[in-house]
Amino acid sequence: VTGAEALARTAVAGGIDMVFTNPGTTETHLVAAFEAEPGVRQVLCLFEGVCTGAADGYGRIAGKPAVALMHMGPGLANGLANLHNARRGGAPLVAVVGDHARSHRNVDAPLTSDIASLAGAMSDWVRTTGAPDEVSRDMAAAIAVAQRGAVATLVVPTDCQWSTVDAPIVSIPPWTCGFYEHRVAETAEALQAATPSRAALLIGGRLDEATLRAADRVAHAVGCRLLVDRAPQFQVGSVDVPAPERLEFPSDLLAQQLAALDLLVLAGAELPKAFFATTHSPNHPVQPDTRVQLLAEPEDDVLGALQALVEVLGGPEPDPSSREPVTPPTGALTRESLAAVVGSTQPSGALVVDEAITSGFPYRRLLDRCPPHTWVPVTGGAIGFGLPAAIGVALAAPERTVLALVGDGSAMYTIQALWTQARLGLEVTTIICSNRRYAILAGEYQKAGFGDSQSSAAHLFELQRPELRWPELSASMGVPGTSVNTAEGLRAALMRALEEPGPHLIEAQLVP
Ligand SMILES: Cc1ncc(C[n+]2csc(CCOP(=O)(O)OP(=O)(O)O)c2C)c(N)n1
Ligand SMILES: [Mg+2]
Repeated sequence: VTGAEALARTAVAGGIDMVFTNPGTTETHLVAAFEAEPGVRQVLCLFEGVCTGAADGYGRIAGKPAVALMHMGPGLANGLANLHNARRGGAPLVAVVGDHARSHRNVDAPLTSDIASLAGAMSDWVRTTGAPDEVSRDMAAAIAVAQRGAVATLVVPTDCQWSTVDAPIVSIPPWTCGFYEHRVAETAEALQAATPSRAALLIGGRLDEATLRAADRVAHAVGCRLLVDRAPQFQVGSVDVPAPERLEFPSDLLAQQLAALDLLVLAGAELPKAFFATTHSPNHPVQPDTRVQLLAEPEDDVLGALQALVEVLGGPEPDPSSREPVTPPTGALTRESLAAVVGSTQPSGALVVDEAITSGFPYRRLLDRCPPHTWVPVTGGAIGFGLPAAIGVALAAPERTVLALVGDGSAMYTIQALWTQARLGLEVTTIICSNRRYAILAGEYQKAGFGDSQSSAAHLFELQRPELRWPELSASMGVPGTSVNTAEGLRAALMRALEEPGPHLIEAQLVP
């Protein structure tokens, strides 16, 4: 076999079945090798940020890595922002990047660059294959790293792809994780000793129903608060699934939220930190005298650790409680009515990708009153995630409907993801939250003391001149699009989109 074939076979042996790619000349052999593997699907994305965002979404929902296959330094550079999101969220992802043949490196040909340096900034692990016989071993190592919830980038020179290799294919078994018993015992002791109202359990990562219920039982057993990460990999929600208090986004509110804690237990979540520095709030919102107790790290078996903790703490199963479902509103389309329309119309089992930025605030408060769904937020703060991620989550769960709530500014970063959605006929409905501006930045600008939206820099935060014509933009890439400006209109358009097969786009024109 060639090195490229060895890489593709190693991928299959390691459980990989999806490749999101925008290839170039140095990936030709890899593309051919993946295509020859019946168990692998290659998906063409028209920008590398779509490849990496789709691979992030796929990895979160499939629970195993996809490959993002990109062209040399420039291709990887285009994909970095969403690679960053994947890394910050702990999503499993293998990036494969072709490079010049080893003999061609010193030629300093036009596409030559320091790929490993670029990759290092936004990967947990980087390797450049040194010889054809090392391709399979290196790919297996990349998969092993990625499976734990990490971004692994492998750079493969073309001569390592086209040369014949003798080394055997290395097979990586699926990752099985565990947890530390001693941390369970320490956590139980700490929780039992703490004043309940001054203790909290913070959860994050992959928040399926079992994990939320186990965490809720712990909180009930000792009477402590239950907190959840601002942006977990995903979080299941419905009227009867526990809905923990979410960490605040504004740095000052976050500090207030965590101020009165003697004990903070971490289960699959990182230590909370301020999103941005401000002049008046701490960078580290957890007080220095708060005891931080680690129950399980994100790559551990968080559910197993929580269940073990429930065993130790005992206590009855919390009474089943159910909240009022959202009801559909009428009238003007505000971000509140948008939230209520979506929350009352989304089908049971939907995957909801959330890059709605400021337009999503009310919807995020309604998640615990929506039909059963999985919420998939941006994890690393880099926009351009939503439309690509919708491709990945749709391919990871083809039987489920995908809704993508995306800010108009964010959508323009990776709008060409629509073309891939159309080509694959994915069941994705994108709702563009059209406030015709970068609302969050206009707000930050004002908060920083540079005046209101009438000030000189206002043109940098508005998207009206010229106006973005979403239905036309969408139709040009094969996705039927429509614009609505009332709550009733949005509900009708959403119901139509959900009935018809294939992807749709709805521009929700919000009142100014
Ligand atoms: C890759 C990247 N570039 C720039 C930013 C800065 N940024 C944060 S939000 C935002 C605008 C978001 O606009 P939109 O999606 O319309 O949401 P809105 O603020 O209107 O709610 C920008 C440019 C970022 N977070 N990531
Ligand atoms: Mg906007």
